[in-house]
Amino acid sequence: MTKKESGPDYIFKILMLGDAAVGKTSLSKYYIENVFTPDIRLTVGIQFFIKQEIIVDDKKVKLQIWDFGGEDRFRIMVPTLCLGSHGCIFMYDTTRPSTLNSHHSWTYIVKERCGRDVPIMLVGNKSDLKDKRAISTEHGIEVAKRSGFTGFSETSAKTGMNIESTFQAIAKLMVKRMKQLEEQDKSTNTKPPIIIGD
Ligand SMILES: Nc1nc2c(ncn2[C@@H]2O[C@H](COP(=O)(O)OP(=O)(O)O)[C@@H](O)[C@H]2O)c(=O)[nH]1
Ligand SMILES: [Mg+2]
Repeated sequence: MTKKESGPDYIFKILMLGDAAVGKTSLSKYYIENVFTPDIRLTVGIQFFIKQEIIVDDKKVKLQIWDFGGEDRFRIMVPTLCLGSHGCIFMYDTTRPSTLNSHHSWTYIVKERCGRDVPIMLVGNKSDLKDKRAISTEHGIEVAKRSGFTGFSETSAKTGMNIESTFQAIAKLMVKRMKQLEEQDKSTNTKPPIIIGD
């Protein structure tokens, strides 16, 4: 008889947010399938990607990546999507400044609906397009610090640069938060029952 594999310690829901065509689907796809598909179709509504298992601090973690189509008419869904999310990646295109400027409207909703302590990473994509770069790494980091993001990275869904490490980083932040919540839970649940009227 084969030993039964144990399931994940944590299952996390991560929301991919950001304007259309910044590379959310390409990045998610590369992370799961290790391929770049140049002629990917515009995401309508939501698409799901599952990363079966990664290891973070001795914990088995499964990731559900919710890739959200950035079109305006779907924005109304974002507050509902935030429910039950453990982390969020806000992505911009390093060649298009307007895609970074739009972060206020997205992150405001995330903080309101997911909770202020939910990790949210700022990720500048398309870093392979060096000649077209319009936002420096330094500026990205500054915006991340100023606007209350939990982390920052730059990626390329074409070359795969930094994709593993970005998801690993947000997974680590989510595990840390879960452990803190578990600790809080323990300390509030340790009071023994009181018998009244004995
Ligand atoms: N050069 C380059 N192109 C990218 C990168 N990521 C996405 N693209 C291209 O940008 C376009 C939009 O990508 P997509 O993943 O559909 O963006 P989404 O709307 O945010 O999901 C597609 O033509 C992709 O091939 C990247 O890192 N580098
Ligand atoms: Mg898409």
